[in-house]
Amino acid sequence: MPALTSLPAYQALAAHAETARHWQLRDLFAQDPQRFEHMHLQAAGLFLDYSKNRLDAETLRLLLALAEARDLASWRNAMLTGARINHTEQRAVLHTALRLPRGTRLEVDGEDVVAQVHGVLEHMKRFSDEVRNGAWRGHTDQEITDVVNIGIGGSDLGPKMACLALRHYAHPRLRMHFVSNVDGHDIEAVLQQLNPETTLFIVASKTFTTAETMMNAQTARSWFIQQCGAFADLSRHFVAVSTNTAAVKAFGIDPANMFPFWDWVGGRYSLWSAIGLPIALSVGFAYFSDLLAGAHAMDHHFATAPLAQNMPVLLGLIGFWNRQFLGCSSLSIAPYHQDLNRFPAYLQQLDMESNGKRVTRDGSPVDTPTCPVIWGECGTNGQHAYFQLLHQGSDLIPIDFIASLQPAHERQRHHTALLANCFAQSEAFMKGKTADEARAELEAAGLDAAEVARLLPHKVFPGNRPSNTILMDYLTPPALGALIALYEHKTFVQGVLWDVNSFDQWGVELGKVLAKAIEAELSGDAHPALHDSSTNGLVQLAKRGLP
Ligand code: G6Q
Repeated sequence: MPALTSLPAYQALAAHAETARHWQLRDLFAQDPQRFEHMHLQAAGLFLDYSKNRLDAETLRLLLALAEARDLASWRNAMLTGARINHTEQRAVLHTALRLPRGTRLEVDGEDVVAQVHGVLEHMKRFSDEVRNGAWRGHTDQEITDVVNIGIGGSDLGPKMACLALRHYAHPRLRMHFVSNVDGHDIEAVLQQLNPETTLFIVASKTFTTAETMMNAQTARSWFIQQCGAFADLSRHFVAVSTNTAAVKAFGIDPANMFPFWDWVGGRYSLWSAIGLPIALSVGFAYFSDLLAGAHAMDHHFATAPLAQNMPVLLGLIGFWNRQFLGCSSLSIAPYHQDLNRFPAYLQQLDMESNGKRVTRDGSPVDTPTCPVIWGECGTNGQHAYFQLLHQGSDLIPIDFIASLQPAHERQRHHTALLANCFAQSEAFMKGKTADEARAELEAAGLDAAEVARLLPHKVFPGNRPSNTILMDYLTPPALGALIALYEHKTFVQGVLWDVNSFDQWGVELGKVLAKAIEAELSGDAHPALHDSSTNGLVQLAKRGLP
């Protein structure tokens, strides 16, 4: 694949950017009073307003031409039909198959994966129904009250984010807990709240070898046996989600209580698989199916809508424009919905683990910056913290605002205030406040000329900050499904433009082996190795304490 910057389509964009980067959003809105009408899109129950971005119809035309030069439609079709596009691991990338309706067919290596998927969904349905209706009981014949998911990374972030987002649909008897960190404070804080006789542990690990998860699972198992006595009783209290049957068995979990998935499901794309079992337990299988259906509706849109009216494609192209040509090195995610509190953390993994890459698919260096840093926090809280930097700091940071038009509560005053803040912020980021406007305000407040001059520079807001606003009616399971799938496909689109493999994660694999040597040194099982002086010093401090 030719280097990105060598493509005529890229060069045309770079030439266009020479003038476009000086445009002011205020002017763009003044020039086209219908800008909002021209720059919004609706799909799968989501509404995207992208009019507050520093681009025009020509910019979009050029971006779409680049997408075509990069063969985006063919890559998309290759992913959706099970080609092994994760070439460094020789794997297909088929999270979209996890949400295909029953009865559709998709063959990988001669096997219909949709039938396999629905086989596991059936098992998830049976099991979640039984736990929820009280038929599944602990070894002392009591109903389950607490579910603890033990997993990390992709085996934690998705289910945790979705259970919180859908907490209004949750079963009233089931408290959901998530333990991920190897830090014992994490599991300790959860165990303290539990009665072993009414607790169900889900050990969620694709490989079933991840050190943190295995240590937490062993701790949970010892805790359970200590309290309840018998190994045999584990079968009512421990289930596994994994691709590794042998390791699950060796751990002591009955394979009948194992929910499998497949190597073509990447960790950060796995909440739709059995990794979503905590979601099905919490909200029930019917709502879990609705979540899948919402994602499938977005998949269908992504697969069939023309690129110019394709929401994930546009979101990807706009982000690419901001990153490549406006120099934005980060993207802030601002959900104006408290239940989407974990969504920025979820997107951090999705986007940064997928496109945090510096070589192209053939191993040559990418000749432009790649994935921006993704971060964020719920509005309005963020407004009282870091929004200052977004408004008046020296970096240009685009923002994705996400909100539901209707709340899941009846405190309408709160919701009106929330939405007012969301829209007011995007307006302020776009317009800023000119020196003339700031001066007029200061003079109207009765300040004398010297005071006005002194304060004026501090009261000016440059504005011209790009943002997207994504709206839904209510934060329902299908809306959440569509929202997650939107960002999955946006990530894919950008990976194609940069020509990186969005589906491997060698940096994560490195972390899985790095700590082993030092752990052995710390626990005294190995002689201290000769590290650098800082690492040696820290190891000594951990063994002997602070001087
Ligand atoms: C996700 C990553 C990573 C993975 C965790 C847990 O795409 O590969 O976050 O999900 O390292 O791995 P296991 O599920 O194998 O324990």
